[in-house]
Amino acid sequence: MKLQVLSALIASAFVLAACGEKAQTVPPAPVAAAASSAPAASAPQGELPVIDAVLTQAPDVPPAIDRDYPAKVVVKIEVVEKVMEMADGVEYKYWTFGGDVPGQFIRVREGDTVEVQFSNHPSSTVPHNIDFHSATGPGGGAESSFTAPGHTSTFSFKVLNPGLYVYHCATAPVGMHIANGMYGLILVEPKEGLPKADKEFYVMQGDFYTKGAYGERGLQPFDMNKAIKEQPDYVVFNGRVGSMLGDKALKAEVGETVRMYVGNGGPNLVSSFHVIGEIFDKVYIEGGSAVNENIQTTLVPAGGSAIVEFKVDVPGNFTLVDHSIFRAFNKGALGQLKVSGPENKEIFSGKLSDSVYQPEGGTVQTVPLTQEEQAKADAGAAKAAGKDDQIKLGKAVYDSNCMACHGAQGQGVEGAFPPLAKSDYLLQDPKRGIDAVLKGVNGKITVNGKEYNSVMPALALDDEQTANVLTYILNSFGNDGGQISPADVAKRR
Ligand code: HEC
Ligand SMILES: [Cu+2]
Repeated sequence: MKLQVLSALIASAFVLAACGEKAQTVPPAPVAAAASSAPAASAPQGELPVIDAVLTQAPDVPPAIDRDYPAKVVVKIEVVEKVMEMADGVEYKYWTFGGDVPGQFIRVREGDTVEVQFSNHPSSTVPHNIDFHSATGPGGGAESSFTAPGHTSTFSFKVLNPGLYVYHCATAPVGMHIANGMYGLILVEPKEGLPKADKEFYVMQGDFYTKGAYGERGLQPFDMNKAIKEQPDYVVFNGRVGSMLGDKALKAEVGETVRMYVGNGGPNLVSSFHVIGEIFDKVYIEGGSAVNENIQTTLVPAGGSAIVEFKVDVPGNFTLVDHSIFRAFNKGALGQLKVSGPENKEIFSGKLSDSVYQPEGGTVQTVPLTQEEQAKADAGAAKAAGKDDQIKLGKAVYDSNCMACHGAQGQGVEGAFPPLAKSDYLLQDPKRGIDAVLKGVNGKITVNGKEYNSVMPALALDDEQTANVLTYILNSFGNDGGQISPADVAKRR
């Protein structure tokens, strides 16, 4: 519902004349929201005790609420546009709530009234506002908080529903403000509070779109086209690559209960949040009241959240990832939880032994040999006596290593596996066959006038086997002969 209000707001922004006391502060496009006509009149909650919110930057979380009565909680937010590091040597001009990405964590109690004092720093280049997903009212406050550079707006809302909620900027172009880092989390504790956790952390994912590719150095401008295509260069936790790695890793002790307040600012991607080596004992699904148990990976929608809890039973490094795994290892969505304390070998043994593993073709012997057998074994596998012998032995190699893809008659599968029967590619230069088996084949190749652009894996065959299978192929499937020797293979290995 809020979204509809928001888009209506954006759509009408260009025809609506701003009115009310903010009229003179509202600059022209690209501004979206119109000023509220209602003056910040008499708030009805005059008798509530007034408390200044404790705000924290990620990964810290404000202390649990110890009140059992509602209050008016004053939240002061300052928007600052500033250049910070996205990765080593890579800079980006972030738009921030409170000077960091994500914005500060806000913690209130169900039934509280949140008074937001929203300031936009005079150095800002554009107006900003804030949409609280925890608010019930038009735009989640977007309209009421719309603020030009060098101004402060105040509005309040009552938190009716407990849960973990995203807040974000909703000034047009909304996607761009979010892509620049304008999001954060507000936790509305249920009246009865949350169960105690030993450690609490604030983790928020976001995707970023830069002119340069991942890791390209220098100050990187925002790339609108990549954002529209939803092809981020960076997918990160807490605003930058490495925000929770090395010295900055999260820390806990064996036996502690860890709770993570996980948000996803987006603007585009849904997160498959996972902690490698842990199982979430509890997940407050989508940050709401329903609790699921024993979860490996939980979805965190763009503009949504989840609360995950787990007890840490053994020491070690536990890695936080978006399990859409290229994002983790190639775009930055990696964090670390370092757990210290005594080992528990029953729960996790660690490596107990390391022995050589040799799949097919190895020399693993399980049955003791007689002298005669041993002598035979030492002499190695039977060597082909001549070309006919090679063809015979080669067929066996073919049937168990090549046939699955290239077919019993070497006919291949059009569009997927090229033929070995009368293959001009192979027959023009049979040494290509050696390379194919030893190194694999990938990239575009043309066989008998048809293009193939697929991958053949390298196969673990020895020189004998390779020579034999290729000799078999050259003398089968209607091909007109030829011979490859183990020495030919050895030369190209
Ligand atoms: C997993 C499937 C697979 C297996 C198994 C496989 N190949 Fe291939 N092979 C391919 C694919 C796919 C290509 C084409 C690669 C490309 O498009 O770049 C290819 C290409 C080739 C080529 C060059 C193209 C042609 O048709 O002349 C030769 C030669 C070849 N394979 C031989 C072999 C031999 C010999 C074996 C067994 C020892 C084997 N392949 C096993 C998938 C396979
Ligand atoms: Cu903004």
